[in-house]
Amino acid sequence: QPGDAVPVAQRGSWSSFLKSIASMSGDLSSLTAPPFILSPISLTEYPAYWCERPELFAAIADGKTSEERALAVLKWFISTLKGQYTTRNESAGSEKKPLNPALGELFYGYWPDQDGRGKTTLLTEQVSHHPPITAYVIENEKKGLKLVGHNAQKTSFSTGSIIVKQIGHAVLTVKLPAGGEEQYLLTLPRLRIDGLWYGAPYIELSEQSYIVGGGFVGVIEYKGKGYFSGKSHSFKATLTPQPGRGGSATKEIVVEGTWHQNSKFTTGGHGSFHDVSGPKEVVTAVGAEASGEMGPMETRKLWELVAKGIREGDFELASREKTRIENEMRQRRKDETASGVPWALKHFVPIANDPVYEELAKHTKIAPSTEDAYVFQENWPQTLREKK
Ligand code: CLR
Repeated sequence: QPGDAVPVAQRGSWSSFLKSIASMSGDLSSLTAPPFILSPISLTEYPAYWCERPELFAAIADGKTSEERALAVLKWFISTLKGQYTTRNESAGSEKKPLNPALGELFYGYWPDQDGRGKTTLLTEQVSHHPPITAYVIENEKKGLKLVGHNAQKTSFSTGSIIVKQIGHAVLTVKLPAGGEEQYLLTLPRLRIDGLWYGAPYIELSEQSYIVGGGFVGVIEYKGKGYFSGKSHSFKATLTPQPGRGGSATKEIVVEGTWHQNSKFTTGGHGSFHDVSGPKEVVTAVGAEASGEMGPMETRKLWELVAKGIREGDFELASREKTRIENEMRQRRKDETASGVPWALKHFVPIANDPVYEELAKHTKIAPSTEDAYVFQENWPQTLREKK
């Protein structure tokens, strides 16, 4: 039945929400949605999904050849997908609508050093409000690993589903022990949000994403139920050597499986490839003020009462606070226009054409051939750099 999973009192509001999605395209972050579908977490926290298995991130640095490293990058990447795309279903019963971050919203956190893997730190800044764009950096200094990326979404509606095209990319830099470095370009899959009719949305991935670097082009193809394996969340990843571009490998490697469970080698290797049945490690949030407190633009401080309202079912509080924040931000933008002094980003500088993207996307099917990017200013807050 339509709206089966929707609380009876919110069914009308759910169907108007669906109608408004169907009739708009681009950015649905600002559409008003019924309370049951709201998440108390802002999109600025989502980059933490990249590192909930910090040992797999750290392991990239332990690869002795470019082939070992390329496989470690692929394994880490595939192992993040379960967290990125199923966490809300697992913890809240369905996909939810995240809080729409304010311009300049910040999130800082870390995963502790353990068994010599090094401390991993995370910094996120909302670099644009309209359209929403989130920039982030994740670094394991001890292991010489740094991931810098940004993401935005373009949404459309097709035969009852929301289609989300992810815009943006990430670059992983790996410092090599012998000197020099390797860089990997990562692109992102397309999302399809199904289950809307019932009020129980969930994500399936489709099309493909790429990992290019270390002398390999990695193509990850995503399929859902009814495609090549017939199972939800299926993928097939092919690593093809790119002669003359850093690597020395000559053979192709293929792994196949389900990204939320496990996979195995089907060409160029044997046995198990990845397995995410084990526990993940949620990030520890850190305030950036000298006192260790969170500043007014840090996401958990900014949205504190909205999140409390959503968590405790006090939607009057949530909506009053949300309106207050939105009005404050609107006023801030007006003041900036009046004074001619625009909002200054804290950690990133935008560039129009990312040379690393352009170089690595060459000779691949990655489109477009160039993208903008946000360059991290290396200004980690002191509170994150302590106790390395
Ligand atoms: C953000 C970047 C992360 C991966 C990720 C996971 C879930 C996506 C989210 C991204 C962007 C916003 C998103 C969300 C799922 C639902 C939500 C597309 C890509 C939209 C805005 C809300 C739709 C509302 C329905 C739940 C009704 O690395």
